[in-house]
Amino acid sequence: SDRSVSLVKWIDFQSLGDERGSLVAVEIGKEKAVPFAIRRIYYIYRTEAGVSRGFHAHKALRQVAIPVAGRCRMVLDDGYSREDVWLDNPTRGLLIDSMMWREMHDFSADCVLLVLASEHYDEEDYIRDYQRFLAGVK
Ligand code: T46
Repeated sequence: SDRSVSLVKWIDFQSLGDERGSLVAVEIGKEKAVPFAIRRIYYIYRTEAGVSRGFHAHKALRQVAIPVAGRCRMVLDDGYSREDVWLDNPTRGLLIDSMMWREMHDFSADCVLLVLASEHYDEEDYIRDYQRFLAGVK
């Protein structure tokens, strides 16, 4: 794989706003849309000030994270490099591939992070130990 390619892969949704306000539609299976069948949806909200979340990777799960309100900072790490990105645009989702370490920091009080997931919840799919994650990618 080409390690100079950015870990940060955005999915830009069409904003269907008009004078009444904004609307985004998420469609599956179209070009430039969510690249997997969605089996689960969850959202993270009312995160307490100063709290960080994540600190794990997934063996198989792929996800798209959309900050439908507020902002947070996402750290992605593929075991070779680390990138830091603000999620602050509700028309833009971040594709988080499998075998990618992720951390979430600096949640705004109003942040609602919507996550579209390719699989049902499975604790067996989590790698919660960073050294074990590194051993898995190298
Ligand atoms: C991820 C990041 C971005 C469930 O029972 N079902 C679920 O679908 C989820 C997502 C979680 N849970 C349980 C497991 C824990 O007891 O809810 C509790 C909190 O989950 P966790 O500590 O894994 O939350 P985060 O914010 O650290 O991670 C979550 C996702 O779990 C993870 O897949 O990529 O958001």
